[in-house]
Amino acid sequence: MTRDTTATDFNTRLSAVADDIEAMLDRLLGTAALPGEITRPARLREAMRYATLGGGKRLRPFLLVETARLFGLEGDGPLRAGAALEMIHCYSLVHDDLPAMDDDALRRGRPTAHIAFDEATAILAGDGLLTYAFDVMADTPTHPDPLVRATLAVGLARASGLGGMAGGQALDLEAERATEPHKTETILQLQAMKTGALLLFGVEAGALMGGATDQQRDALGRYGRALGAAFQVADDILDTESDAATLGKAAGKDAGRNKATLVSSLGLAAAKTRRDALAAEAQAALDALDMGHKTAILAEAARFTVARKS
Ligand code: GRG
Repeated sequence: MTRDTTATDFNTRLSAVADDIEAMLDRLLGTAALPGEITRPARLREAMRYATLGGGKRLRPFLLVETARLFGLEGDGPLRAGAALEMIHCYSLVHDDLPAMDDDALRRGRPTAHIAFDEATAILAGDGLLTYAFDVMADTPTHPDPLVRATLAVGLARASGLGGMAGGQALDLEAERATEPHKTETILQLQAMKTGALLLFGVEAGALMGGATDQQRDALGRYGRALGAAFQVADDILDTESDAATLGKAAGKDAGRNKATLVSSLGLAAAKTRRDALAAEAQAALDALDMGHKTAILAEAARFTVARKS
């Protein structure tokens, strides 16, 4: 196992990528209309900026940027793709927080978008971010090869739509209304869709943009799937063990809402065992890549995912 990247190196790098993503989002959400746009209404643009800027760990773009960097690709291309992925994530948070869904007042330590603005503006900000993500992903500066850009756009759609995040959210809401105990298999599938798919896409997109071989893409896919699953079980554990001040969002909501979580299905101790086994699986997938110290930052990302406090 390669362990020459420390947690401090990782945090420095995570924060550097977060700054670059923040700057890219700021640039993409500027006032000037793009060719084909007519004008950018101020209040909607402000709500889209509120939802995306000034918060968040930026873990999904980090995975994309660092996986591309593994293959020597840096610069605006991966940052644009990472910003597009973060737009999808932020739209999902805005819509998830709405009264019709989780009805939350706190996100990233601040009032949720529908409280800071109003419900209609929050819905439209989510819609605007969802569509703009595909604009950014498919536009020329993201990658010189049009086939890569088209594959990225299709991959993002599959990860975030009916058979991905949105589908997972629908299953999650259905599970809340279930009268029978949730089956572990059902929870695993729901979580792979709702949360895992976007994290996995970050890794897959970086590998595609960087020109990884099929074998490398397989190993990275295994890594991304394990990391995505570990992220969600860690989230389930944080909901039971942490508090709103640390999380920057409401805590302890899962139990009261009959949420389908691995803590409710397996119990806390077994959920922790599963989380740690998934982190080990992510490490094993990286070891199989056999790229030496180059994958140390991704290994640290998996450790961070399970050890995070928010
Ligand atoms: C509304 C289509 C639609 C989907 C919503 C992502 C999601 C699906 C719901 C969010 C609810 C939630 C808290 C899920 C748990 C996992 C998760 C996505 C946590 C938030 O992600 P982080 O920790 O957040 O990466 P930051 O703020 O750091 O970006």
